[in-house]
Amino acid sequence: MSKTAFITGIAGQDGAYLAQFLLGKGYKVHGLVRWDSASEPYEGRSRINALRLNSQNLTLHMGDITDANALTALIKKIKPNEIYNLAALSQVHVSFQTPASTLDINTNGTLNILEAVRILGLEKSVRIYQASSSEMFGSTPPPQNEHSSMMPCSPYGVAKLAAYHLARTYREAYGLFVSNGILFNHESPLRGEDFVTRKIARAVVEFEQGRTEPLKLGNLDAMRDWGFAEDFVKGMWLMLQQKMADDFVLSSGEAHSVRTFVERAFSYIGVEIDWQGEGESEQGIDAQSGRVLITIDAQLFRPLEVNYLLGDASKAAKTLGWAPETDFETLIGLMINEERNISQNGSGPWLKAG
Ligand code: F7E
Repeated sequence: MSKTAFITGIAGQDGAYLAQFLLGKGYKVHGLVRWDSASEPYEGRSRINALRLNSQNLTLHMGDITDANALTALIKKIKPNEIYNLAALSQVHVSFQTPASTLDINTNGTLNILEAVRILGLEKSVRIYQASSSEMFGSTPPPQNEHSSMMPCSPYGVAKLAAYHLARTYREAYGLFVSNGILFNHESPLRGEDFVTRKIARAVVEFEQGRTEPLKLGNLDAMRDWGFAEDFVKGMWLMLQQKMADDFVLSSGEAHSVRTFVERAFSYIGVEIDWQGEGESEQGIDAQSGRVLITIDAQLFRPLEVNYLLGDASKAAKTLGWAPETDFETLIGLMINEERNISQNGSGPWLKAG
């Protein structure tokens, strides 16, 4: 009999890739999508559409992770074998502007899932994946693994850390099968346009096509461990196929600065960046033409920054047999190529059919 999965946040980058992965494994997939009055219902379908996930095994439900009663009723109706809690306010910088709703969505939303499963008495029949984040490590020095201390530096990180502890508590107190995936940054052409990698990839292609206005960026020296989202969703699934629930770091194991990402992305289109000036006056110049391509916008700095994330995913490698398959250079290349396709045709050929 085929398994049933329920994905909150199915309209996001990870939700869309996970849905594609699970449909490929023969799952019936149910997804939670928020109402958006500003656009067609299920506006978030755009990523689902990009992946051409129009399988009859896919059902979308309108709802919201913060609506506990409706969520409980939905879980009762769907009777999932696996729940993937990916719904979140995921932009760290936005969480400084909307701290209360960040806690409501990222912490209370998680609590709503855990409570629903407990209240419905589904402890023994449902497995839960909780999307935890490397942002929980915050200022803890690299490399970070499951034993590193957690010192979050944003309302987002605090909210995710509280949700992580709720998951652990429900696992120990009530015997729920709930695993935390502590994922380091993971990117793709489906990444939202306000995350730095997608913002850079898009700008590089625009420059290739004649853009003249410089790209504004914030902190160029933050170090991040960037992997490919499609590799990471397989790790989420593997966590729920184990005998015991547990917590796992998933990461690429390589850290690069935002500056390096910029340099490699431009070098992909044959442009060498020459950095001139310092601090807010620093500029990235096209070494050949002298044209200004990058400027610094102080507004894009965060009130508090996570300086250095570098994951150690050796536990996931040993226990789950998981390893990232896409390296940094390949990731940049595929994001730029897809951006070219998107600018020409609206989407690209490498996005597989579901
Ligand atoms: O920033 C710097 C910025 O917004 C990366 C989320 O998925 O990963 C993600 O969080 C770095 C930061 O991602 C700009 O200051 C410079 O140091 O792409 P980001 P993030 O904050 O690391 C973790 C693991 C999550 O869980 C989150 O949900 O880039 N940066 N200039 C910039 N960042 C942005 N967004 N825009 C800039 O112009």
